[in-house]
Amino acid sequence: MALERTLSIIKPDAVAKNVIGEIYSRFEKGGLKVVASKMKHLSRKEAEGFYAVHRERPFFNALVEFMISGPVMIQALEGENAIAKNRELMGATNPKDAAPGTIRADFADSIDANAVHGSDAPETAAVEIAYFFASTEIFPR
Ligand code: IDP
Repeated sequence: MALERTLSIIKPDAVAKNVIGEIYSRFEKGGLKVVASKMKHLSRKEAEGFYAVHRERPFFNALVEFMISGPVMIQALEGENAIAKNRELMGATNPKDAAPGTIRADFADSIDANAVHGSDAPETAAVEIAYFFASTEIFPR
């Protein structure tokens, strides 16, 4: 077991549905601590930079438009195997494939509007956390 951090984003659809607290509760019940948090309305440049790895994908423009359509809630989560644990809590990218009881099964409407983001590996987690948080904004305990 490894103590890890991961970057989580509650996307505009879930913020609009007023389920920030429900999703935070799942993180906490799943053994993850919120160690940094901020609400933000991403600029186009920020969203494009965040999803730069998907730049060549056909859904890139739609993804950026969606991510800037309203405010998001951004958090760093810490816990044992936090990266895999968060992805387990999130469920599959397409909510149609997401296991019952996962965040996406319960709150996502489509593969585009799929409620949450979570880092997929330690390297991307470190880059993504640093994209949004200075070290002075992270509070491990
Ligand atoms: P993940 O968020 O589960 O890690 P990724 O493959 O990294 O999934 O894709 C990033 C985001 O891009 C997804 O969460 C989803 O919002 C969007 N996305 C991925 N694949 C598609 C697609 O085939 N059509 C539309 N949007 C997609």
